Amino acid sequence: MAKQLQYKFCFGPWNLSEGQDPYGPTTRPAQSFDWKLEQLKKLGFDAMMFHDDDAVPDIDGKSDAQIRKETKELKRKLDDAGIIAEMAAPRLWFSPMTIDGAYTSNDPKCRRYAIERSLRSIDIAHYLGSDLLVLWLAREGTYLRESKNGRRSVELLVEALDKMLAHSKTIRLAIEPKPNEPMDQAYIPTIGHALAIAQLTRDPKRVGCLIESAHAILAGLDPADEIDFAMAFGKLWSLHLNDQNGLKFDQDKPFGSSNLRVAFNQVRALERNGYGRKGECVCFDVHPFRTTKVEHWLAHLDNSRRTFLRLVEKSRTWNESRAQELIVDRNYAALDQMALEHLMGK
Ligand code: XUL
Ligand code: MN
Repeated sequence: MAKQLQYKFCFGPWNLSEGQDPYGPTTRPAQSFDWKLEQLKKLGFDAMMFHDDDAVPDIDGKSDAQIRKETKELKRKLDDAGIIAEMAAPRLWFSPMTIDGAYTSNDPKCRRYAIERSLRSIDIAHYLGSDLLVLWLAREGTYLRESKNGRRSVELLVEALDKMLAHSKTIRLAIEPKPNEPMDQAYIPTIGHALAIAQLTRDPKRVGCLIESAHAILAGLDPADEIDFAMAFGKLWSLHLNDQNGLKFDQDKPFGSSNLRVAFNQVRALERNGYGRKGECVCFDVHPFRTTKVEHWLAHLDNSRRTFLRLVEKSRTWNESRAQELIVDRNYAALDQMALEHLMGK
């Protein structure tokens, strides 16, 4: 059944980025949202993911009525293009109100702002026809541990999640863990943390997760194991495939670019668990290299999907019975070589 599965592919407007990094300005001119949507369509992707302010620019200055109007216009545009809105996500790391964190800020006014903005994002998700709110908890952590009380922070996170669950009976919250960057230490660094905190909320079955390959690697984990773990709970509701070369800044490289074997094992984990059967999308949270020229601006997305599909083929042609023989014989040296030769091909 999983073998017949056709995957649905997705990316966000931020994945057509302009090349700025902390040390230098953009290297490609800004493009409009309409241009990005056109490129997504041209590439044959199925869905787009949205931060709240990707959907409604300058959201903080706008009324609920205005947000509703703009989001409905966007939904019409997506419908006309035949593109699904996969999720909405509150961007809780830009505003002056989230300097010290959002839900775990030490300032109650800032915490209120973060929750209100999250509730607005839930409305946006619903207007866009999605029941998924993605929470990358960017600044929920510390630069120095003495600045916050870790136990209290867990309680504040649960309080915020509970308010979101109470705001909508149908919204599902997908926590996207990341162990560091921008913070030194984040409170929800792994899938285990995300699924554990779900249990403390008023409706654990509506709190799940999103795995990003690079974030798992930054936590020193194998993203394939994170996938298996989340899917054992039936809680992998979205996915940001990309790649990462070791423990350094978040690189968002094309899928498989640094470690093809780690990518292969992620695809195997998705295949064996039937990811996508309930309509989940394969999203690529990849960025063009800063050096990328305008004429090659879409390559990282197209390449990530090409690699993914080749690895689906590799996964479906993996000689499982031969692998089982080697496993029974505890001949892991041969199993290791079998994996390498399978990936290298004839
Ligand atoms: C940050 C990251 C974000 C989220 C969406 O590292 O991955 O793009 O995926 O908010
Ligand atoms: Mn991501």
